[in-house]
Amino acid sequence: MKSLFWVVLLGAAAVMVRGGSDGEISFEYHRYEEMRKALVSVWLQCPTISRIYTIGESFEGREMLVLEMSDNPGTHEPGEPEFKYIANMHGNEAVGRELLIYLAQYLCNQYQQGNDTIIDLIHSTRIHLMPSMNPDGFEKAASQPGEIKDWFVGRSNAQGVDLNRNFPDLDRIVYINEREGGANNHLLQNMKKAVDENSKLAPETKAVIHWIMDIPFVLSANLHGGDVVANYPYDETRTGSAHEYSASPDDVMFKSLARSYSMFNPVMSDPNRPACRKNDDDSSFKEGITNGGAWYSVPGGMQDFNYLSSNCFEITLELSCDKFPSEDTLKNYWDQNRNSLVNYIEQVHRGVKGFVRDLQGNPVSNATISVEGINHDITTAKDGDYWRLLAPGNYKVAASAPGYLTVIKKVAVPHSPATRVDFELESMMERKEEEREELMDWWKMMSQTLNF
Ligand code: GEM
Ligand code: ZN
Repeated sequence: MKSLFWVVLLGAAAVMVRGGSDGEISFEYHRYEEMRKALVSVWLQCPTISRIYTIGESFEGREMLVLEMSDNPGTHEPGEPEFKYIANMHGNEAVGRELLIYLAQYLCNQYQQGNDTIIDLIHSTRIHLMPSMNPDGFEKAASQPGEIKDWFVGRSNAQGVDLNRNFPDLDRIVYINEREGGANNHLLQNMKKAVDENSKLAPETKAVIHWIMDIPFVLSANLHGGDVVANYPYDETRTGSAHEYSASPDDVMFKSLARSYSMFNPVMSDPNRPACRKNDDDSSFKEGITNGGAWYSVPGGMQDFNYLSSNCFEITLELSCDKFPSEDTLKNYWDQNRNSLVNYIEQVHRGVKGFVRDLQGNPVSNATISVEGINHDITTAKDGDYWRLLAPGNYKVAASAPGYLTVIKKVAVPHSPATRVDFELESMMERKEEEREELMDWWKMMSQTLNF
């Protein structure tokens, strides 16, 4: 009995030591089982700052794995923003998938080696990395023989659904609401049941929709391949035309977010970079960024769905001209993207953040945070905490909730870090009670003065 105990313990220790000495990243492709093992070894190497979980299963039953990195894995800490990277939603776009595996290994290694930037980032942010949203498509693409892969094989899920056309088309709704009045965000509210019952939604899409609804994500990027650019909302044009600049209410901030990625990627930001293919129209690309609609209209995409259904701002990163490049180029892609990947996570600490509470100090969840001049509202999370990404400037920010009096504050926002602004909301009941008491006091005073 005793010896078995030691065998188990030594076995576990050997795994830990091997994890620790495997500090170097190996720049290889990871098939499904290899990806799972790579994520598990990050977890074994950095168990206090990581966790593995799954958000559901693909059509063929593969797990949709997420590696979380945080100083408190598994819990939302009040006031700490949540960030996600999703890659490989097109199964044949392999670079992003590998970069997220390397990023997990890098964050764990750097944390252990005492890199202050990475330690601060992990202590102040809950980071979720999903290397593959379409594990079935990847297996199909990767199992083609030879180095050169077909441009389309494995793009869709195993049912033949293009996951980046499969999300509820909330752009159409918001474009109507812009004209006729109506909500400017959280457009899926009260439609959760309809999502679950909708047979057109792929299992991968449903799992991601639930994930977006359940966690108060603030910022995200969706990693693709086939071109080199940082693409920002809206993806779908207002008029339905094939190419048309389609600004969202947060156009200024989205440009800044996209630029924060492209500027650290020497290939993406190179003004003289030739188009990926001779006949490509990349005339909308400037400084390595593009508006989605200006490039080409995409209805039912994941990026705009994030923005219009939740508090999460998402951009789409195109990382390589080749969708499935040869293995010996993977280290190059890591070198080109490493600083961008880290810098983009840091953007989650911009704008205005804080808590909304009542006069007794209780959190007010689901309160609305609105910014004058920007027609896109954010809501508070369970603990009354909120994050409102904003470009530098002076703003009027309002917090409101049913049954409470609205509070408006003037805020100066620098580039970073986020300005802390808390709101205390007085309930209308309390205000009425106060007014009644004031009136009674007045009557008492009058009657004493007039002596009746
Ligand atoms: C794209 S998504 C990125 C571009 N978005 C717009 N609006 N042009 C897609 O899904 O077609 C490209 C890709 O597959 O990587
Ligand atoms: Zn893609």
